[in-house]
Amino acid sequence: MEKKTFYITTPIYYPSDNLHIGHAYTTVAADTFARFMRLTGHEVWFLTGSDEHGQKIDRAARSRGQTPQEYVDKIVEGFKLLWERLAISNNDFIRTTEERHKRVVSEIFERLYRQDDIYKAGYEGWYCTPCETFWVEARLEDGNCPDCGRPVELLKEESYFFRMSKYADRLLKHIEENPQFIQPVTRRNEMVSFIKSGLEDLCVSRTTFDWGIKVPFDPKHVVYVWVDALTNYISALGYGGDDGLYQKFWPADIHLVGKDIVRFHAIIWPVILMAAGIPLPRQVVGHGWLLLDSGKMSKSKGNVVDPHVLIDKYGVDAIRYYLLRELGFGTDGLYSEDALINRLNKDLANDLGNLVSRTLGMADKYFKGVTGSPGQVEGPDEELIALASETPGVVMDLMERRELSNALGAVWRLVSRANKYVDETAPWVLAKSPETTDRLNTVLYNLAETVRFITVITSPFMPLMAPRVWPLLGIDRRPDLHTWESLIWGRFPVGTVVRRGDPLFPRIETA
Ligand code: ME8
Repeated sequence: MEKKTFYITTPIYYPSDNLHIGHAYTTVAADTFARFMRLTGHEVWFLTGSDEHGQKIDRAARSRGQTPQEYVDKIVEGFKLLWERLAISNNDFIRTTEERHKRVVSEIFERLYRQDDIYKAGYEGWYCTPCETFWVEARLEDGNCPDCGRPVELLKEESYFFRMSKYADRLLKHIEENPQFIQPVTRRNEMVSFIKSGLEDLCVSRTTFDWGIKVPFDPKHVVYVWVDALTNYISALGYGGDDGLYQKFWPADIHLVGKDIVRFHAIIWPVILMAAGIPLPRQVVGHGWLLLDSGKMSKSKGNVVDPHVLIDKYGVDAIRYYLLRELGFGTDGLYSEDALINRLNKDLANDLGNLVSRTLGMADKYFKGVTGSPGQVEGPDEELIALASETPGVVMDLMERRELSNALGAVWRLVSRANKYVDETAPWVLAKSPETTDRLNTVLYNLAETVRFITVITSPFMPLMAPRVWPLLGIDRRPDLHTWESLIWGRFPVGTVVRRGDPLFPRIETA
């Protein structure tokens, strides 16, 4: 049977500056979905990239005395390095300055113009360069950008316009008929009221600078950077060419984005696709923001958190765990290094780390690491086995609902149950008498099997941990026991030799 496909994207980030921990959150979350879908038997395409055109980049480069291309080349190298360090498993990285991308943007722009969905007219309106967004006067708040609150600039230029208004009713109908299309529901409601308040035609070209893709039939104009950027999701699949990726993976299953740019993905992008006769993505997921005490992270506020520094200090899995656990589905989360340390010490060092080291340590101490076959189910065994057996299903369900943090929560319920099981069964007491050797063996078998379940289920979230634990559990050469299908209680092989290792997550001491 052919595998089911799954296509997930991150926003393509602006290389106006280095990435911070907020960007890392989106990409780590997307990576977790991608890895989870691979683990559960899908053929996955996972795309990320960089959004390199537009006025914001042009100005950033010029203010440093560089050409925009020189400037972005260097920053994009940094993006790639960060993703490598965070164990991001993207299949492709698209840059909007690549030929393969420019071709598709020009083609679609021209098509929409030929069919009269794009027309030329005079423009007078307001532009927010940090957001690369046009506003009509009525939407401004105290004369500033209603999204970021920063000053806008008055633009007066001859421009091309896209007939968004023509598609508003069709889009509303699509949103109403497909409740999964925009998630979570709060984002969906915001979009519905935005559309109902009236869609203006969108200005889709600029003439006051030239760092962009030229309008093919009128090269004084460059294509508006958002139209350029959104098209990455199909240009990267070779839309219009014949390499088969587009046919295989479009429509996207998830466009994962921050709440700041849901509007572009859930309104402008679908309308472009409708006009071009291309199927719409299946889902746009808008997650919340990672906030600091001092508000939203931004370079201009000078309060950004550099992910490299955190990786150096705490390790990749720990950072991934913290990010994925801290931000609830669709809600904002507060970042602080103290909160991070507390979580790592509690969840990773105490709960998970102790479970693994106690399990391996006791097996080593009492049986020289050799696991015997489990005996009768008794006492708390049943509850542990039942919880372990149902956890994969619970996690699967939460992943389908895009609830990453709750999915980790479900695994940690099993971690806690297993730690309680150690206390209840007290293996160190069982070890005192030869009559309870069989029982001791059963308890340790159950713990080893639970640890195997936990490593498999968490592998999409913390991809470095499982390969560290499997050799200790003696199953590193058994890929058949690393799969989702292998999560059937009792597969842990009798006679396996387990051994103790270094602490998985050392406690972080604070002053
Ligand atoms: O908007 N918390 O790029 P961008 C959580 N180029 N997520 C955050 C965050 C925070 N504090 N800060 C940023 C653009 N993000 C366009 C996208 S897509 C066709 C074009 C994440 O570099 C979040 O995903 O400004 C947000 O949507 C994205 O970075 C914005 O990245």
